[in-house]
Amino acid sequence: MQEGHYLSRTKTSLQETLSWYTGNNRHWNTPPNPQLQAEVREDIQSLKTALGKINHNIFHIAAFGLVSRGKSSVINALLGEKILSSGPLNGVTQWPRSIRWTPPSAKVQIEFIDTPGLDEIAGESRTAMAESVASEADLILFIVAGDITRTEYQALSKLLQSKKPLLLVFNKIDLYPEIDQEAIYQQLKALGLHKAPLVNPSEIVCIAAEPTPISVLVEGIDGKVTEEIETPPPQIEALKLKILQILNREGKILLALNALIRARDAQLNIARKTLEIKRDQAETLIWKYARYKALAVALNPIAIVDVLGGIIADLALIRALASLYGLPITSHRSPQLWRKILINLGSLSLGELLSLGLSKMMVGIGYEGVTDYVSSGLLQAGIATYGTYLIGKAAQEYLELGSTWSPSGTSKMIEEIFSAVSSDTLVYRLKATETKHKIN
Ligand SMILES: Nc1nc2c(ncn2[C@@H]2O[C@H](COP(=O)(O)OP(=O)(O)OP(=O)(O)O)[C@@H](O)[C@H]2O)c(=O)[nH]1
Ligand SMILES: [Mg+2]
Repeated sequence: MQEGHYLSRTKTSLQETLSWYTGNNRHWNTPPNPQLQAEVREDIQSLKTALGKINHNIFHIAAFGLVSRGKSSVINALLGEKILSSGPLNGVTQWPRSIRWTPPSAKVQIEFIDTPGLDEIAGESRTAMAESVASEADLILFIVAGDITRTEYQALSKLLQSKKPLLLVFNKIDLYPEIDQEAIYQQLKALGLHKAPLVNPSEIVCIAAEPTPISVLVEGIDGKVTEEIETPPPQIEALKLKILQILNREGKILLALNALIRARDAQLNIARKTLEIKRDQAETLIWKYARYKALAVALNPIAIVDVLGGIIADLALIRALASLYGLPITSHRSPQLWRKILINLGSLSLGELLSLGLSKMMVGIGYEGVTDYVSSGLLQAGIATYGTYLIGKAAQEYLELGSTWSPSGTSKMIEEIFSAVSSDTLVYRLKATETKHKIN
């Protein structure tokens, strides 16, 4: 897989997306609606951040875990310097903090984000902090030490929902020399009961970031034995290697993917808010076109012409809705919509056949002429109106989801990346979470 190629295409895709919403030739929100602009401010900012991350080529690694598991110590050990405060008291780290690191053999720069213990800060602000840091992260280190508790397990599964690749780091291995990847994997399996294990054994790393000083007996030249306190060096190589391996193998793809997922989520928010704010205008449009179509169908005595009139009204409705929302998709790019139109046409023709049958029946029992014509016309008009209403709804749904599915759109790029990755990568593990944004 050509990582650089995806990164540069992601950049283009994000630039195009951003300029759709903010560029000089603005396509969306014209004429400007201040309420809408205010509501999407955060989402537009999120798009800008996603693009900024790609431009700067910075890979974010966030350390999460409960208090005192050694989050700060792990980052210090990776940096090879004690930059962050660490200590035996719970809650040494109170706020997230970032530190830049340029690893010797990696192709990208790294920014570590240290966080307070997940059990340290209170409910709502904890969720907000965790979500905001996790959304920034390209890789999460979830740090445990000793037996994994139920709270830890829950925090871990919550973090995995943020669709970020994650390494489970077992710290303080000096205190638990008997533990290994397999034992931790079995613990997770037992905690998850019947559910699939949260991580693979290959995503578990055992380290000792700041081993406890130990007393050693030293024999002097005079033969006297004295007790000395010695601090063993950190055992961090396994984690360093794993991170560098991930960075070199799939760092750029992870960067691209995370930026795209972030941008796609922002775009879906913008689409949803646009639809919400313009709902009344859209309803008016739909009913206006439903009336046109009903008239065209009901008043037209020639079957094929009324069907054509119906198609034209539906197409005009889709165009009108697309331009009302101004989202980055136009009607000619949407095969799904065409399918809906065909189904709708099918029901219209069925309606015609039925009403024809009905009129024949009426002739049979003595009703003739005008009544017969009017009743079949009304039936057809009713079906046509309902059809337009359905098409209008389908178009709204499609325009909302479809805003990310243009040829270089964020969803299209995500799909492309997922279809190209090999099954032994961290990216591949995220693939399973990526089905619900598809358009049916
Ligand atoms: N034995 C042992 N102790 C460690 C190891 N790593 C960290 N510690 C100790 O664990 C304690 C907590 O370390 P911190 O790095 O402050 O942990 P933290 O998760 O950042 O803690 P908070 O910021 O309070 O949430 C400190 O006393 C460290 O010296 C290790 O590998 N072995
Ligand atoms: Mg800390």
